Amino acid sequence: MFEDFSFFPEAASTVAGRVDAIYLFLVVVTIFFVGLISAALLIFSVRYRRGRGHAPEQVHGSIALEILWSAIPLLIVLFVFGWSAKVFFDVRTVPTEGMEVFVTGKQWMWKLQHPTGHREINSLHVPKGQAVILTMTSEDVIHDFYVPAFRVKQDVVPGMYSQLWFEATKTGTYHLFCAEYCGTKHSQMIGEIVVLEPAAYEAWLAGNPAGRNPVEAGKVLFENLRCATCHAAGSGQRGPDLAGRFGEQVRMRDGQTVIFDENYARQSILEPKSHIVAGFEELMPTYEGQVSEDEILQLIAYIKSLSTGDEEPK
Ligand code: HEC
Ligand SMILES: [Cu+2]
Repeated sequence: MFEDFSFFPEAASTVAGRVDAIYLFLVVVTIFFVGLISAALLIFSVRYRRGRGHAPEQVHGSIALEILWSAIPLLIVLFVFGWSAKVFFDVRTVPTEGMEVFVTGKQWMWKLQHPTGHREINSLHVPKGQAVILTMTSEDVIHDFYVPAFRVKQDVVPGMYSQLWFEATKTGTYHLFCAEYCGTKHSQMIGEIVVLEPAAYEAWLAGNPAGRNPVEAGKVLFENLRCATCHAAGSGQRGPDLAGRFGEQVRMRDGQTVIFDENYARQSILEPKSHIVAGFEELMPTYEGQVSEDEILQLIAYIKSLSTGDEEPK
């Protein structure tokens, strides 16, 4: 009956063991003190019972005792704080290299785009032993991408991008949950992460139809939406040259500087008036309502590729 019982969900990512170790430590410390206090309670109530017990001696405060039982919990708590902060930062710091997957949540499904152009709904195939970086947004309300076996969880918020990464260490199929109540069918907003050996992943890619990859799709959009009329390479254009800009600082007309990242690019496309680049006019029209979240991600993938050299600027 209990053969499948386990205190922890399956551990299938590089960080899972480290997260579990903290939990285990907390459980052990808690059990230890519960035991200690219960034992003291029992012993004292028998030893100092009324009647034939030892007569208790009255104690009116003890500085040494006060310091001791403040210092010990403080040290334990500080130790747990330092330890979990280290793990937290490692879990939250997205590596620079990895397979980039775009995630769009909506009531009530997960849409995923691979860098190869493969698209999936409510399932994501990934290779074992490789960092997978998710750039996520929502088309409607707040959702939350949660994979218990990887010990990772991140809110997916409309109007901005949040990132999450993991590296799977074991092949298998793992649950994907939405962990933020998002409406009537929230409980059905579930899916699976399928971890495959790298060769099996390649075979999976080969065996499934791929659309345009996000960079190519973004390039086509860039032409069709006429972005290129203002943002073609070379100086003297109406808009800034976008090549080689991703990750750099941008100087605004009001003197502010902003990092050219996914969120900045997104805002430039939807609310161009919110930031005006130094040396340029307020010419750019908003594309609000004309492009879907998936398309904005593709435009950004294309703009990004102009900086990483994945594709030569035109
Ligand atoms: C009518 C000309 C025009 C069109 C069309 C246009 N833009 Fe722009 N864009 C500009 C100008 C001018 C700026 C600089 C002023 C500003 O920040 O609004 C700019 C700024 C930007 C920035 C910020 C660049 C930086 O240097 O920091 C991005 C990103 C951007 N545009 C992307 C796009 C995309 C994607 C499209 C097509 C969907 C597009 N633009 C269409 C004129 C245009
Ligand atoms: Cu949801």
